[in-house]
Amino acid sequence: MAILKILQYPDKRLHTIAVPVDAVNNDTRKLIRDMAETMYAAPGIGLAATQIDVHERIIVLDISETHDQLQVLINPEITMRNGTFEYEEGCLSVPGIYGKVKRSESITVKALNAEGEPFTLDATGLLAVCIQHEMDHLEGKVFVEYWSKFKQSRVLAKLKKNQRSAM
Ligand code: QAP
Ligand code: CO
Repeated sequence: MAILKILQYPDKRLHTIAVPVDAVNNDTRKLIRDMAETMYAAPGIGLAATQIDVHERIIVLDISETHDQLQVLINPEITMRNGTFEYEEGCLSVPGIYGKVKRSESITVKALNAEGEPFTLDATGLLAVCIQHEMDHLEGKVFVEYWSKFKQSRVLAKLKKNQRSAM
């Protein structure tokens, strides 16, 4: 297993659109294990392959308090949405920045598991937010990009400042 480097906003590679996984095999499963290890080490509750510079449609998440409920979604597709919900989001690619984004409150997602088998999942609240946040990464979108240009410029300034003080 390996802890992978997480791309940091505003890295342009975060804007890459990921391609579907065409066969779930041992390489996919090794990548998933490394993604999970990277997410748990951070620690975070969700990670998309885009964030580790692999542009395939794979996300891992674990919103449990015990950090033992790993969920893997390969080629996820939202088939139903209901309601709206706002949650204070963060992102491993945008450290130290938190803020609200308007999302669907409940979703139905169709995806493949680590064995390549299809399943559907009904998600609400934090789980639904987390899946939508991670699926955005697969489309090259970072949560701060929902905000105004003014707010985004403050995010960039803060990230630069934090980077300086981390050196
Ligand atoms: C996405 O985010 C998410 O700024 C996952 O300094 C977050 O795991 C979806 C993290 C909230 C929905 C709600 C962020 C860790 C982790 C930071 C994360 C940081 C350290 C973020
Ligand atoms: Co993120």
